[in-house]
Amino acid sequence: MMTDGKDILNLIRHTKQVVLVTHIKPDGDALGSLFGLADVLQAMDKKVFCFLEEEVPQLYRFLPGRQQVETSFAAADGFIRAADGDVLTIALDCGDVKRLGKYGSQFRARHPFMVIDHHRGNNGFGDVNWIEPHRSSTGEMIFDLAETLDVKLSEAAATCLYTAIVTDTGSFRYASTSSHTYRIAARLVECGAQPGQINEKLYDSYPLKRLRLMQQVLTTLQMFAEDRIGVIYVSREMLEQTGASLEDTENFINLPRAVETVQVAVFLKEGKNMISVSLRSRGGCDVSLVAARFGGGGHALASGFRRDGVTLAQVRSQVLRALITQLDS
Ligand SMILES: [Mn+2]
Repeated sequence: MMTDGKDILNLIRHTKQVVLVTHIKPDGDALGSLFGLADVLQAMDKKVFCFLEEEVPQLYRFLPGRQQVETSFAAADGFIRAADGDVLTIALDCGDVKRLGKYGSQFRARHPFMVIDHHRGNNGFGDVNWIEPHRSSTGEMIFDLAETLDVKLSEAAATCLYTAIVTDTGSFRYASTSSHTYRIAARLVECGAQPGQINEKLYDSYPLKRLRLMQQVLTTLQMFAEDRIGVIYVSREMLEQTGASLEDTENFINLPRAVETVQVAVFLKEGKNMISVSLRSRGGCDVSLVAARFGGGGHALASGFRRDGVTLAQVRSQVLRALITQLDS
């Protein structure tokens, strides 16, 4: 699974053009790693193409470097062709080629293709792979990469990587937060990252419609299996009523997860002809195994999947059955 570190460094050092991609529904770690690494590579005089299938979510628009995002696959393809073979594609924070989105297999068909990630289920889908499941975040790995490449981090890169780490560690609360994570955070602050400002953008700058939506979503709370499973959902109707979007539901799942008896929190989101399901575990249950049964993926503590052509009630009873089996196994 793990390629020799020297191969990774050589490939990065000796390639002039780099395409960066990440997972769909990008979170703080995906975007922070993407823009942070882009900045590092640009400091090495490389041309970088940052591809996202969708626009940067509102919550992360404060990140420096997000202006360079391109959402056109044709533009990415043009960049790759113009590079005339001197181009490296790097997938960041993505545990599975399917999670790269609708152009994932086309990006994957380019060589060399590098994977930098910390998802435990990652089977090493790159030509070269740097996968460390014990890491708190991909952002943490990008910091170490910059250090090994001897690139001094700019304030912009430090802001992006700090955001990656603070979001993926739940503000330094999860068990994946190591002493190394804290040391990196300290170094990022020395490089100009401002924790107060970043945290205010991430956690204290919500639009009112988000609170209105939360108000409705919380009324859907149901408890199962002796209060070990907490389930909430958001319907299309709630989104229409509040004017909010699915983007505004970020972190809602932490509300049922924080109940003392809860071992697994479930958040069902009703989309157009599909239901997406997020699962969060407190540690007693590997929810990635449950997500995998439904064709999804993720970590032991955080995973998810999507189902087409089913109702919310159908998915809920299916996932509950699978979770209760998993909890009692
Ligand atoms: Mn991550």
